[in-house]
Amino acid sequence: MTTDLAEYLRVCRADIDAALDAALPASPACPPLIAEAMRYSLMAGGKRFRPILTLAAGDAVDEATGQPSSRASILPIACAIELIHTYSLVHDDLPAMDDDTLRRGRPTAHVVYGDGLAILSGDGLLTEAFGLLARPAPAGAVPAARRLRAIAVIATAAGAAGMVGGQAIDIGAGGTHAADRDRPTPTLDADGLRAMHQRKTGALITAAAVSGAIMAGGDEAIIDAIDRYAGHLGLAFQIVDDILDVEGAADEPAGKDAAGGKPTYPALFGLEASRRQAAEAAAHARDALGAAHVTGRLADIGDWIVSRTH
Ligand code: GRG
Repeated sequence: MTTDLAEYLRVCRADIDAALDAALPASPACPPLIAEAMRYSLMAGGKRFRPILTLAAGDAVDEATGQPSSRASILPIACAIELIHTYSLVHDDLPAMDDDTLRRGRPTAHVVYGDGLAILSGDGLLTEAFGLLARPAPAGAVPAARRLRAIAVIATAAGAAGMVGGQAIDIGAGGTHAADRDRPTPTLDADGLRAMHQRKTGALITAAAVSGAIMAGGDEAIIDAIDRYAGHLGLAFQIVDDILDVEGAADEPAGKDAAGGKPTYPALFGLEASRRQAAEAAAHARDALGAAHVTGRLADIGDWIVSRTH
């Protein structure tokens, strides 16, 4: 990673972390225990990849339009995306789903707070996200129609047509608890695997980028280019995630997917072909930007995602 990109990511993360810290509900507005549980998972680190994508898409639109920075009005949208992402991780880690005990290098929320509070903390994070989306940013300059469009994009991506639907396919295809139901477990072929990931992880990644472009006032051509870019990027992200599960990510044990009999890219195609597919997806992402003359950090973010180690 170039020093330049590293510095860009560092500044984005600092902005996002400060805004998340300010956005979290606290006692006495809410009971201290739920505030603590929500903060525990949200402020445990994480790459902040999705909210960085939102900010970078906004920056790309700013460069294209020559407008002054739209960051203050886009930060709440970026934070909402990270709140939704964190809720999905908290719920995914529950014993009723993936039953994970470690996340972001720490014991998972249900290990620390119990299943009930972990479920509630996820519910709280999701609900807070839509509160954040609905409230005008302090900068206040973004027309309501733009914000409503971004909210609709994010809701569709997070809901049954997107992330929730993808998780349902995953459970049905051999995820936890599929086996204890009295029906056969379908296995996924390559197309089925891609379709599941497109919903489960790709949809929110795409919404992160597209909502940033919408909020910054991009025209339809740039929104469309960023949409196509993010579709390829989401695929690259997922393939790399599967590869890291085989090779061992910097912060997680290796082999959990294979041990759980989960369909993955390395299981279907092998490691070499999976690496090639990830690089191809990142190249397609870059091409989608190039074809529409979109400048800024988005292309470099694609390279970061493919070369990451966690
Ligand atoms: C519970 C509705 C519901 C959905 C869960 C996304 C998801 C759906 C579950 C996560 C399961 C998982 C580990 C999928 C692999 C891809 C992924 C989302 C990894 C975690 O995202 P990162 O790497 O995590 O961006 P950090 O911690 O860096 O934010």
